[in-house]
Amino acid sequence: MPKIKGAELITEYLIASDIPYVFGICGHGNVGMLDPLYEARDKITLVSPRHEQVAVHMADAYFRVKHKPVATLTSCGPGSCNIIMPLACALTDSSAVLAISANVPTSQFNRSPFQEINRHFQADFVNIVRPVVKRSWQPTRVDMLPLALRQATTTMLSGRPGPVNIDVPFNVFQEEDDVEMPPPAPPLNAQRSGASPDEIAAAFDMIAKAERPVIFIGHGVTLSEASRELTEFAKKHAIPVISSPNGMGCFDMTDALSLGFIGRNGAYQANEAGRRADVVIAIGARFDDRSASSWMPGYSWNFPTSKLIHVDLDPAELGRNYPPDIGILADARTFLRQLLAESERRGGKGPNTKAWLSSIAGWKKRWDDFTRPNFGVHASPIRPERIVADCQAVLPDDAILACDVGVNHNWYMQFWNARKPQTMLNSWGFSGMGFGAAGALGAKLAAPDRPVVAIAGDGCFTMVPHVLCTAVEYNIPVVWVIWNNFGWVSIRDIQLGMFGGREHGTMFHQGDNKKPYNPDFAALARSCGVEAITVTKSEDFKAALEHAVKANKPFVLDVHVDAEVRPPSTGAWELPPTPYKEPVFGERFLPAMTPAK
Ligand SMILES: Cc1ncc(C[n+]2csc(CCOP(=O)(O)OP(=O)(O)O)c2C)c(N)n1
Ligand SMILES: [Mg+2]
Repeated sequence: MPKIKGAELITEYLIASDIPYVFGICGHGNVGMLDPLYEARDKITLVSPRHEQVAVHMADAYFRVKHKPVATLTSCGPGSCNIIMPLACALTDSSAVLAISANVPTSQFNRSPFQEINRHFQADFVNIVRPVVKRSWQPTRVDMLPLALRQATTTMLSGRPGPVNIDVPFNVFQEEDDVEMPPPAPPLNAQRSGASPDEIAAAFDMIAKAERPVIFIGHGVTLSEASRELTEFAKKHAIPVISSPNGMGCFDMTDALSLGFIGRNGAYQANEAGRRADVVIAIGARFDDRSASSWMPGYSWNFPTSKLIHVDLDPAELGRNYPPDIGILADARTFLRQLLAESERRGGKGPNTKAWLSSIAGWKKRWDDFTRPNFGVHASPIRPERIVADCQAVLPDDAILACDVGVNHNWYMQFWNARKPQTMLNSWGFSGMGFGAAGALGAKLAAPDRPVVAIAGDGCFTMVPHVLCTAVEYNIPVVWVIWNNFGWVSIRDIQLGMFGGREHGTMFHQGDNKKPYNPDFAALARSCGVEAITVTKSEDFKAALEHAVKANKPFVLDVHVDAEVRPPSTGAWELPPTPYKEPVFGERFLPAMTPAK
């Protein structure tokens, strides 16, 4: 191969890997990379948002929608330090991002040049980024790039996907060498591990004998693209399905067998079923505190009284929180196909869940009777349920929701019915504020023909308001629903519940008389060139959303929501050592809160 510059090699490798975008922000450290990207601009598009955090959230969301990665590009020092939080979001939710960062020239290592971190080691970004990526590489010569590129892209997509970092010193972009172009990495799910025949037989035996089985799915099912197999198995044996946030949509949540989410902000029937189940089949799900009522027995789950079949391709997840009765290290889709084959082999005989489903139908009815009346209520400020219901009514099944963090998200966790995989994006593991508002841009680039709606609290949105500039500059028609309750209300509610009812630093105020304050979001949007509507009455929201989606341009809806209506608690959440109290700030749902024996 003729001599090639390091930055050209990276560019060509990205193109050969079918990576259509680089989301990145310039700096003196990476100008050498921008130049070949200019040359290749008809094959790979540079999108330059106004904050590095946004670039990585965009890449993360792009991957979640498309299951294909894109790259980010940041400069040395501060620009790259800005990507730590969104990389943590990607890592904790198993989302692949190729984060290319720049560093100072190798000849200046250890001399404390501009923007070098070197207190403990030269050009030390790799140690800054280390806890939030699957792995980091720092090739210090052009001839080290091919291996680093191949290993990094392979690592991010193999096994449990996640972000990786290649940290490139300034001179390595510029220098030339006659290196071979490495082959592109295998795509996501290129290798699928399965269970052993004995494990499948044992799992099926346990399921077939169950009287009260439930399936609990997580992001592993989404990533494995196992929706069809999951649906077939659940329906064939009439086993109800509980969905954790990033598994939502793999099983149609409007189906009678869908119980919704579990935990404090889950649905009543899911907690009732979870804690009473005799066999739980957890697939690609990890029993985090929020989906397990902080592991307090008898609220959401009841292990070891319930038997657990736990399937995951990451051994670290098997037994992390609950030791499984049968732990299976396997890809979700392969496991489900194996179970289906086993079921076939045994003549389709599975568990008899008739009585179980009738109990579940009773819990479902109770939940619906309790919650549904509020869905029809018109009010100003608007009741939260109304917004969820109207989004559900307006948006098509393949629309993508990019959710941000906060009490607004809790409402969607509890009441949103995702109908298709990869349509409900949540920053679940790390809950990084800005994920939804920024990620929506990446989601839209991944699915340009489908509506993409960000649901972002006023707090989250004001962390990344410059997403509006990026939407205009690159004409990315995202709709932002700003859930405006004039505060960090999720945290305010914890404060009120746990600390004697005093609010401090959790609402947005102006002046001594504590007048609620927020910018005029519609005016802010218009100043950026984005159309906007302020919605203060629930009667107006539906039409406004319809209009915004139809407009097919960047659009902000500033929606004033009642901060005093709280989601009902149906499970629990504990923050030790604060003594756990039965929910006091939710609209308490009676009388099922006592743990099942
Ligand atoms: C970057 C970041 N900072 C702080 C937090 C802690 N936090 C979680 S939710 C929340 C408030 C969110 O406020 P808003 O977006 O207005 O949503 P609301 O709860 O009011 O619906 C905060 C500060 C976080 N998760 N991420
Ligand atoms: Mg808020």
